[in-house]
Amino acid sequence: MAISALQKERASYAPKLPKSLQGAVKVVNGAATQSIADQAEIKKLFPNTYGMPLISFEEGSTPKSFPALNVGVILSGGQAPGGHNVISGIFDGLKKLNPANKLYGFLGGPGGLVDHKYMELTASIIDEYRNTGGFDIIGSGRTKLEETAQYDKGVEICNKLGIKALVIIGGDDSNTNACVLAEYYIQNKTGIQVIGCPKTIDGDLKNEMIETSFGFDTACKVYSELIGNIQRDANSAKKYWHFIKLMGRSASHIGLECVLQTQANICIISEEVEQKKQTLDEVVTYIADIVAKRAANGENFGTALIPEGLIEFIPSLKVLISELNDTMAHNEAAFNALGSDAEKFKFIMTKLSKSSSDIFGSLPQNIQFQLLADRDPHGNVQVSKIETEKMLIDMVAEKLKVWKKEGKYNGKFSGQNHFFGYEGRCAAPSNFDADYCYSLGYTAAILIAEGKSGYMASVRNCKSPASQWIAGGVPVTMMMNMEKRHGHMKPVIQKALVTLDGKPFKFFASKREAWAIKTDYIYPGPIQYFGPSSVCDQPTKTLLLEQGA
Ligand code: FBP
Repeated sequence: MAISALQKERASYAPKLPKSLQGAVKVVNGAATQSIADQAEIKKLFPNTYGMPLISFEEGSTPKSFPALNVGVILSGGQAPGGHNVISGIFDGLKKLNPANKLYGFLGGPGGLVDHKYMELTASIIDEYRNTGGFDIIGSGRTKLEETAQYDKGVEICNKLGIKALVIIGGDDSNTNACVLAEYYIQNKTGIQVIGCPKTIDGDLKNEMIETSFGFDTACKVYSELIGNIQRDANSAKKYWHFIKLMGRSASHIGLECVLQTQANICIISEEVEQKKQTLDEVVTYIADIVAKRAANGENFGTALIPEGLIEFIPSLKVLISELNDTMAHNEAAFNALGSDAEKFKFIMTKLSKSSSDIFGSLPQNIQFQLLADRDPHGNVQVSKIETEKMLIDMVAEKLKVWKKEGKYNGKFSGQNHFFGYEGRCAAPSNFDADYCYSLGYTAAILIAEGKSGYMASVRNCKSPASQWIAGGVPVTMMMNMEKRHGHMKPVIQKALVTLDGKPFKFFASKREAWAIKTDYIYPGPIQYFGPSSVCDQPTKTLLLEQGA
């Protein structure tokens, strides 16, 4: 396989491990835990995995010996930089514990476990993928492990391969399901342990014990580089407003981190829009107002960051989308039998409430059709396919026309649209993600050797150098609460949205007026893999602000 010069050099990068993982490891059991809410219900649903203690690793003096065991690993959901390093961390951790240990990868995500598609991950395969981006070593998928029949298929293949533990690398939903699986496997005395690892570029799987999900660091650095480049172009040509939609299915962490890194003129935070119950027109007016103020200073250019999930946070559009989802689900056959988008639009309009049909009718036609497009496997709109950034450009342009007629605006507005998402999901992991992921994988291997199940690998104190990171395990039930999902109350890991009283948002809020009007851009440049630690090993601004560094 041909590889780039960078890949070649990067293959020999030795990820940094916390001190506690560098030699013999001592396992320290902490206090018993409880779920963040709904303790009685969650305890009842997870009789075996509820209340387990926090675990931390310390430097030990005597290496322990462990019997050989086989482990299976699964990548679940969207790609995130560093997945290959989690797997190499598991592999190296297992081999250090006992060279006879074996690692199997299930292919194409959780579906591989159910369909019995797998491969053994040998040293030569692992070496090809060290410090590379992507999930292509075994592939990923979005099949949900939710049915006992799927769990039983898992037992079949684990028994066949002698697998005693599974590591599920995924986001909040995949880790919730990993915990359900752990509980089921204990209840049914299968002897199979399940450990989770926190993955998602969206950054919304985090809490007191999980400081960040892997991939967020690299993805935000890639997007910030691109935003910085665009800002320099905008400031050179002085003729375009760039509207940049940034991934993040629901939370706006990516947008927030990118504005902190680049000081873009505008960054909409969905969580704020929802809390202030803003209408689409209010969002448009906010943007147009900044465009007009900059124009008054002779600056007919700028950058606006738009979170991918915005439309689902504008209360009236949220109601509309939920009505659309329900109508399309309940009339699936009739809806799918309709030929053209125009027919589908007409059909839907007859089913919506008055307020939703008014809003739907007022949206640009391309957005109407995008809102009627295929749902994801859970019946939700695929927000990455809704061109919110284009819609906002059109709506801002319309508003400015009106303001021009009224004499309130006298500038030129020319919009360029961008969507950054897939560009960052498979980037070569930054040093932070390479180290963090490798440490997570290594931690998972030790948790397995110690016989733990229903835990998520955790690496904390990430604002400090890697040698001072604290590795261990957190019971997944500790992160859970009960939420309504598809009409039923379910135990789920609480999703971490941007909190408006959190330090990263507050810092942004204190600066945004100045950043909007002044041209005070930061150009972060590309991720650096070699060079001074102050450049190469910096975590995200979000993490530093949150951890009070
Ligand atoms: P995960 O939550 O599975 O990590 O995926 C996140 C994400 O990248 C979102 O930001 C985006 O909305 C979605 O995946 C896109 O999904 P797909 O890869 O199926 O197009």
